[in-house]
Amino acid sequence: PFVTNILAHPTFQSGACHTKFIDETPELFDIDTGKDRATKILKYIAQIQVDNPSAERAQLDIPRFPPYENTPPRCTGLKQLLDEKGPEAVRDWVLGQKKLLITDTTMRDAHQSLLSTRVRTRDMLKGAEGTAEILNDCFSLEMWGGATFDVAYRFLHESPWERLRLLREKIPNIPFQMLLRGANAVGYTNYPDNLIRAFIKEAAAGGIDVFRVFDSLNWLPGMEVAMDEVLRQGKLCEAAVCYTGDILDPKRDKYTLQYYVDMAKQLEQRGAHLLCIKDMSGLLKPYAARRLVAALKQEVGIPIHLHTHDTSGNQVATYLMAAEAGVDIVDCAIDSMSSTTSQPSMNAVVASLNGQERDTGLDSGKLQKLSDYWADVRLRYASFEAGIKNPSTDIYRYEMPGGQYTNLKSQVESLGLGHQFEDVKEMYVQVNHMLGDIVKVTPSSKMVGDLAIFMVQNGLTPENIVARGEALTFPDSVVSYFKGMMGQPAWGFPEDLQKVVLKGEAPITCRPGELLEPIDFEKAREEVRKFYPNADDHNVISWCLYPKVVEDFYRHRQAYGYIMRMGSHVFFNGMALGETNKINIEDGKTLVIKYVGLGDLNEDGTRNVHFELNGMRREVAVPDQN
Ligand code: 3PY
Ligand code: ZN
Repeated sequence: PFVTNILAHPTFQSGACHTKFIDETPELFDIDTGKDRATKILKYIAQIQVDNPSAERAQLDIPRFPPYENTPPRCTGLKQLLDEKGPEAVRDWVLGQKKLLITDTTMRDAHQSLLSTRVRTRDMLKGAEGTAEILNDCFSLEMWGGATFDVAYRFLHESPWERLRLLREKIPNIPFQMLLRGANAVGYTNYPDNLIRAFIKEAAAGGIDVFRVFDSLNWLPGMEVAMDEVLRQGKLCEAAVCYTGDILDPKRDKYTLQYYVDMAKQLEQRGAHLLCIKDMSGLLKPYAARRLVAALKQEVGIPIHLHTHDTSGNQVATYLMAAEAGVDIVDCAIDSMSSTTSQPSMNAVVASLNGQERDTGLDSGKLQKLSDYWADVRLRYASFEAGIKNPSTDIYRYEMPGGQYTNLKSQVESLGLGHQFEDVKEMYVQVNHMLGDIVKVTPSSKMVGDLAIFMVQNGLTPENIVARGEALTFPDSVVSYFKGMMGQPAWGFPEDLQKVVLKGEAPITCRPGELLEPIDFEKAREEVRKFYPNADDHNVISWCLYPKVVEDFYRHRQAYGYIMRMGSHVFFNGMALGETNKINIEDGKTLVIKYVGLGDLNEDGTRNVHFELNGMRREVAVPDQN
């Protein structure tokens, strides 16, 4: 069956495969008999039915994005300039543009900030041909990295490497961009240098063209290795300055205009092709943007790429001011996936510059079509909506990144502290003051959130924490921060609190990567092969980043099979009584499944669930925990 799978695969048949094809196509290893495979899929659906028997079932699959279906992929875009002429040519091309360039964040930050990062590869792929066509003139698509990497494995049971490969096949013309957390890669802790390098090498080979590298404390040594490796791979190195505070507020004397200009110059000196102003919490107000961008355009020679979140509702104005001051590229999300904690609306920015000096050149009518597609997708993810319905200028006080602002509530609720959510938010502000006003972005922002929750839980205040903290074990992220494992904050640690948290352990002041043992990849491969015999380089790297998550992912696949092609309405919500669905399990093979109902509870605690599979009655039994 393995050979048959290879021979039947369209990539193989088209002759377009290279030697890595077998390694990178895990579905080839799905060599169960057809019956086994169907049983696994039925078990997956059955478990959803049993776990939540009274859930509302959506009964709707997402329609394809019809106008562009079967359009042959176009291969003439900025991606081709990068591949043919290299990153410096792209940098110079950007500097030569009069138009305001756009990065579309819909497939990464937008859903990370609105829908708990849950959008599945299948739904991205259905709109991919349309995206390639309509956004051909964009600077890039941010579609990888940040939280999407671990969430893909953890909650969507799919491989982010496969997402990259499949999107690349359908969108060959637009540069792909990822968010890389410097020495924390796509995780929440520092990793050994050789793992950071291996990850970047594979991401570059897999199709990432623009690496946005940042450090969660704006600490340059934390960005060094990642930047160096991106440059080595011949890709675009976009180094980020994380923006916090307010440069126009004279009372905020730490994060001043000079602070940002100094950091930008250092990043340019270290070889960055592009400079990102990473306004992860949406704090850069319009007039501050004009001032900051104007200063940076004076002081650095590389293009400026502005990123923000529209939590306050002010950020289309911020982009217009930045455009007037000469910003080169801005991050937007398609209309129906934009605003509030997500990026500003692309459609709004395009419409407001139409006919003006910095006209983006994008077509509003076509953007509307793409927006309609995503509006439809978004409906299937309604249960992941954070429920933020309006802009909130309160964000200027909380200084919380977009993704965290939407996630903190569920984190607090899951700990049974829902009624104290307002207290936690207030504590977040106080913790920031207590730590000396630090940059807050993953993972430092998560640490501030964890500490705020911990203080509310334990009745601690900034006044009593040093005295009462002696007897308490602080959350891991807080210990890691005070130990120096997230890097060094610009104005140091509060020493009395550091002593209490570390309980006698000495903090480090060097780059954590200098102390961490390099990964022995051969040994790691042997470990992974214990549960996944065909593990390739991608699997091994992912396992080194997240051992438990990746092991669980393979165990899930063994139990339920390859479910990436199941419609999202079924994947998340199961099926309504009497509903019939076609479920594609591989190219050319589709199961017709009808849900017939729940059956009896068995003595072993399992419950029978009835289906019709391709017209024949089938019953599977799954554990019933209710
Ligand atoms: C991430 O690190 O995931 C972010 O989006 C930070 O802004
Ligand atoms: Zn962001």
